[in-house]
Amino acid sequence: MDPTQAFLLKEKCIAVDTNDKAIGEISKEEAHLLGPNGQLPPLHRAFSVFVFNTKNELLMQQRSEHKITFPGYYTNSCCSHPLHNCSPDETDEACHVGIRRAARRRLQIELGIDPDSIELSDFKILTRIIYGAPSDGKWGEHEVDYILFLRKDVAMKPNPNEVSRVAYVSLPGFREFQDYLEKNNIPFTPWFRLILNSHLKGWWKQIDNLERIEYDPVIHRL
Ligand code: DMA
Ligand code: MN
Repeated sequence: MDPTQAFLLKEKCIAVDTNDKAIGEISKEEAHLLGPNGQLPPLHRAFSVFVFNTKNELLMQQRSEHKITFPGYYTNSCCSHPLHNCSPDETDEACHVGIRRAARRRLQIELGIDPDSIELSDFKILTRIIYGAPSDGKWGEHEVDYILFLRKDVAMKPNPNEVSRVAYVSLPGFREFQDYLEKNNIPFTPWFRLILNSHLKGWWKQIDNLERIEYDPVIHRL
């Protein structure tokens, strides 16, 4: 196992119930290990950021081969977990500030985006989804996942331990991108596929008027 990714298994994630009520802390390792009969791991809080440039192209990332879950899969711009014991506090639920802080922290770690170039209020929080999926026989995901949009031209320097490639893709060009990945046997992560097959294109079409979309408090089971 990659030593950097192995060390990150000690991170303290936020365990939640199916209503996204925080119920304690859980290590990243424990939160991603399948049960003895392949049962999904304990539910925990997560976020998925979708970065768009001002040409309205979506930044996609291919996860590095070092990732413990879903290595080499293509996915949205940045995904991770808000943590316990972080300063500033990522468990703070007021105006979703904890999720916003975690998203800005991870955009720097994964993509090398300067946190000073992003205001917490730049993130548009759309809704939450709940889903679970195995990655291999040992690891998997089971999350309440906040969906965040960020429309901004950002300078980046992807971290090769986290990300192997990035690509900006337009909405009209998405089908061609998908065909290219299929031909090359590169899968999408399960959460990205679920969001793509449900809400993504509807939101993407409204990207110039994001302020008009209201936060949807329903937790969508995908
Ligand atoms: C976890 O992503 C979050 C979602 C929405 C799947 P991840 O495996 O990329 O987390 P991390 O980057 O912290 O390893
Ligand atoms: Mn997770």
